[in-house]
Formats: sequence, C-alpha cells, structure tokens
Amino acid sequence: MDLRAYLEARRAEVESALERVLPQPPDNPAVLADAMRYSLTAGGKRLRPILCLASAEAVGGDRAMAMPAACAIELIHTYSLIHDDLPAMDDDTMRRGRPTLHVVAGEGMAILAGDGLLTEAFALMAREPRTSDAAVVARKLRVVGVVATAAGAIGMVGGQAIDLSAPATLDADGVRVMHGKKTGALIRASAVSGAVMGGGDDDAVAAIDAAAAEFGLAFQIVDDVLDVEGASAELGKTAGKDAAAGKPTYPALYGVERSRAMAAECLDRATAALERAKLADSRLLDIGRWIITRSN
Ligand code: GRG
Repeated sequence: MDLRAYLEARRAEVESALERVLPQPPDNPAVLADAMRYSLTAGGKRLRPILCLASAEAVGGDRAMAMPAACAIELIHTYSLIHDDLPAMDDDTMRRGRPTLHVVAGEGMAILAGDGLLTEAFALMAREPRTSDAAVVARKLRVVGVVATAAGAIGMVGGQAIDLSAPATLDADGVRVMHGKKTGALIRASAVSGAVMGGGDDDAVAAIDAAAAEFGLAFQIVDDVLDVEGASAELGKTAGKDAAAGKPTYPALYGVERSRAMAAECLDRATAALERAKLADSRLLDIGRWIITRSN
C-alpha cells in the first residue's frame, strides 16, 4: 500500500471510530453535542490519531488497542483548536475550512464544547479498550498519565500560556521550548500512547518518543512556513496571522529555505532514532515525510 492509500485507510478508520465516541442526546444536551460534533467532524488531517495507530503497528501491536487513545487525542486536539480560536486567545474566524465554533455557536458554547471534548477524552481512555487483563489495564493507566501530562500545564496548556503572555520577547531557544510544549507535546504523546498500547518495550517506546519529538518540531517549522507561503483556502484557516501579529516564527528567525532544511534535519534525526531500535522499517518515517511535505 502506498503512503496515500495508507493514510486514507487509517483516516477512514479514525473517522468511523470518532463517529462512535461522542456522547449523544439526551444525556448530552443537543446544543452541546452539536457544537462538539461541528468542530470534531470538520475534516482535520487526523495526524495525531494516525501517528498513534502507526506507532502501535510499528511495535507489532494491534492498532484496535490504540484506537481509544487515538480518538481521545483527537478530541483533545480539537478542544485546543476551539479554545485557541476564541477572541480571548487567537481570535480567529476560520478553522478547518469553516467558520470557527464561537462564530456559529457563541463564545460560551465554544468554551463548553472544548471543555466537553477534553473531559470526554479521559472518560474514553478510562473506559476503552474494555478489558480485565491486568497488563492492558496498566497500559491504559500509563497512557492516561502520558496524555494528561502532554495536554496539561507542563505541556500544551503551558505552551499556550507562554504564547499568550510574551511570545515576541522569546529568543530562538524560547521559541523552540514554547512550540515543544504547545504543539510537540501532544504529537509525542500520540506516538508514545500508540507504542504503549501496542505493547512496545521500553527501548521501542523511547525510540518512538525521540522520533516523535523530531516530528513535532518539523511539524511546527512547516506550519510556520505554510503560514508564510500558504493560501488560506488550502490551509483552511487564516494564513499569515502569526507573522502579522509579530510572533517569532521559524521563517522570521531563519528564513524559509533554512527552515525547510531544518525540518528535513528533524526527519534525519528521527530516522536515526528509529534505526537504532530497528523500527525504521515501519510507517513512522512515511508519516515524517508527510509532515515535512504537506501543503495544509
Ligand atoms: C487552547 C490550551 C490551548 C491550547 C492551544 C494547539 C494549540 C494550543 C493551538 C493551535 C494554534 C496553532 C495553529 C498551532 C500551530 C500548530 C497546530 C497545532 C496546527 C493545527 O494542527 P493540525 O494542522 O490541524 O494538525 P488539523 O485541523 O489538520 O487537525
């Protein structure tokens, strides 16, 4: 199967799993259920869940075991986009090619939809996969911790706080740290969760974590380059915002050409990490190549 077919196949699996995970009316009030679905089903790339499933496969595991974590991470990612777009944060009106949730449902409902998605993510990981096998229960608990840490104050929320407070004062190292938390942490957690749920040993999990850290950095560098070069229609969000807001971006710090070269270097380091653990012959490097060659 070529990469395109692989990504399509995994994306389809993720879409149908996501269809099943959101709480429905009447338990979840219809207005809130609709708001959660609006953003979740707006057609993101599903990079994080696909990376999670590919990591489970890379260690020889059953990707069905990783699907609840894969979906949970997409719920968390979607919540972060909803909250990031709020007037109090990035104040954006377009996301995933649609008006942002607060534009169509109001700020209050957008905040609650984000809260609902975040909380449901942890309910899902606690609930599934349904098993009484003590080894799998232990993996689930470990993954809940990995995802909570990545999403929380020392991960994504912390990165967002740095971005919200004084991003213009950051030097290159500060920018790398901020993005490592804001964007990189959840990408790493996606890969680690998949490797853990797939039953990977410590060496395999560590190698996948190291590779995913490189993927996270490459993802952010390319995101910044696309923000400069891309068209809003293709990106599905407002292009050029970061540069216009005076935020330090990789192209601003290093130029577009060097930024693209830096993303390619991330892939080289990821390759080396996976080769050391004999995991290079998996879909993970294909996903890395997708990250640096993507156009949206
Ligand atoms: C509000 C706690 C909180 C955190 C927000 C992730 C984030 C933190 C903000 C998003 C701002 C942003 C555009 C960051 C650049 C990298 C990024 C996460 C892009 C969006 O991810 P994609 O490209 O989106 O994977 P899709 O829509 O394809 O899922």
